[in-house]
Amino acid sequence: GAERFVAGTDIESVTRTIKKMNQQGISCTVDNLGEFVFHKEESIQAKNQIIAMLNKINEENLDCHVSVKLTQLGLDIDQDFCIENMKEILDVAARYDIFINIDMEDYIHFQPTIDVLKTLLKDYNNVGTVIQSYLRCAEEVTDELRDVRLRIVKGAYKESPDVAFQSKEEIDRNFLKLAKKRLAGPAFTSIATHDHRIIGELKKFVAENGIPTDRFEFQMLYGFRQEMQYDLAKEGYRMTTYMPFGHDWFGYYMRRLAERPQNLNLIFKDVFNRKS
Ligand code: FMN
Repeated sequence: GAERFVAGTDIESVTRTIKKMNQQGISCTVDNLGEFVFHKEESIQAKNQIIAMLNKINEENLDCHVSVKLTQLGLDIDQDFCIENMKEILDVAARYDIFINIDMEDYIHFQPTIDVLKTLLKDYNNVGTVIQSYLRCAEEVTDELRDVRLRIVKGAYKESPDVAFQSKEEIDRNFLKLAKKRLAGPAFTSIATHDHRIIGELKKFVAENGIPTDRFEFQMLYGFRQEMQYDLAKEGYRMTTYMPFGHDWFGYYMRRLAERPQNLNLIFKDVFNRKS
């Protein structure tokens, strides 16, 4: 039944971990990871669990926002249904002043995701999305969404050379170009990478250009380069940890983390590329 998905031990245990991170000066973004969704009922359960998490964030006064995936909320089933689910989530989040990030999935879902976001932006300002620097169209979309809060990532899916850069060099160069453009622009930016070369260059860029540290944050996956996360927070940068939860995902994640660090690559696959 639906109870299984809502406010179970999973939310309790992820809450304890968020509190620990908050005590270290690190903010969190939680991602409700469910199964692949084929039926409306499953999307409704996912939506309910996200709302339960929002209630928890508010009750416990956690420094935490929420990341969602639109395919989990019914994007492949019916776009209007997906928008309705998002509106319910955004209504609750807006009441608590919590930001909702729409994660970017594979290229098939790119335009539908942007379309849903633009619809939502007519009524909400507590929503944003992710730009993947491997996409050839990334700069155009970044310009279009100049006033919207965005996360910059490299991109986690295998995409065709028609739509995506394939070489690390091009992807990294585009990442830096987009991140710098955002940092010089008006809206808040999340720089989500574990790449210390990119982080180092952007630290230099913000220092040289006098960009205030409240205009951006670094984001990394929970358990990944933990020392660098603490160090960045101690140096006075905003640091946010990305944490999966939901449907026993948290337990699964923690077990994999405990087993061996190499599993982090598998975790990445699970979080961002569940179909492979
Ligand atoms: N990849 C995506 O394709 N879509 C996302 O929404 C997305 N969100 C991410 C959020 C965080 C906090 C991090 C750390 C990564 C995210 N990624 C996402 C994965 C990156 O695209 C990339 O595969 C991963 O970070 C490995 O590259 P790195 O060496 O730059 O860290």
